[in-house]
Amino acid sequence: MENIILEEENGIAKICINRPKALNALNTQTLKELGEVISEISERKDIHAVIITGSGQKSFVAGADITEMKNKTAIQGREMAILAQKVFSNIENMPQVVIAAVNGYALGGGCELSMACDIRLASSNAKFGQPEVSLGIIPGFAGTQRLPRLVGKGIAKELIFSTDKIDAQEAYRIGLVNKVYEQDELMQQAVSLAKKIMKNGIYAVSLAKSSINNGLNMDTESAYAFEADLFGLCFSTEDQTEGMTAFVEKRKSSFKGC
Ligand code: DAK
Repeated sequence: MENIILEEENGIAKICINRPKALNALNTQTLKELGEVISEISERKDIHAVIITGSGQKSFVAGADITEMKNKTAIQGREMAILAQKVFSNIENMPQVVIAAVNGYALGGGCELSMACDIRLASSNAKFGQPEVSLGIIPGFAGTQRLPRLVGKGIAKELIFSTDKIDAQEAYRIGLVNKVYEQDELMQQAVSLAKKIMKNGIYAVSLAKSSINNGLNMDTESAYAFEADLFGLCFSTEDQTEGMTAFVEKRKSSFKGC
């Protein structure tokens, strides 16, 4: 791959967007490669958590590649949107937990990429923003949908309409990021969170993710029914037997992820 570095370690896949010359901006090639890596990892039973980050110390992803996008026709714009929507939805719906380690600028499509992840950890130098309307477009990788769901309608509208860039502390205050760390600690903290999550029944974590993601798109009654179905499904797993038996036997559980 030209623009993606994939590393694997103890059941954790680290995906690094690697176009430092353009502050890791997403061009079509990078989106395609990201899509391929995501599809491959989604199928892997030996990978239980994914961390997405950007290369270097300045930028997570500085948005879609403006130089490439500038001369697109309407049809090409539509093709790019279809590709990106598919990649971002696939990230959101991966069976594994996905952590964004936001190590610098997360602007436009970069902020949207982080929002497609389950959890966002940011370095103290990170900057978030949706500058699209300053370019004469609107956020098109579901930023108008995911941002208000994370921070509320009023703050999302202010950020999108004003194009203000906010720092990591402000992103933390409004609930856009879960935690803020110094840059040199960020990856280690992301790995440590992934490991903490992986100590639990990983199949249950995956079902909880599905229940949250899908339930939020349903009416309340349907969401409760969906949760009840997934709750029931847990009782078909060895992890449920092990987790409850370990509690009763006053010992630590030893999950197998099945
Ligand atoms: N695209 C292409 N190149 C970029 C880039 C980007 N988004 N961001 C930075 N670069 C390049 C710069 O052009 C520069 O390249 P050279 O001139 O060295 O060749 C290099 O990265 C370093 O950038 P700067 O020299 O500008 O660095 P500074 O530290 O001065 O500034 C900055 C950093 C991040 C504040 C600045 O680079 C900046 O404002 N970048 C643009 C940020 C931005 O507006 N991002 C949002 C892009 S719009 C779609 C759906 C969604 C989208 C698109 C399509 N469809 C439905 C089809 C999404 C749109 C967006 O994300």
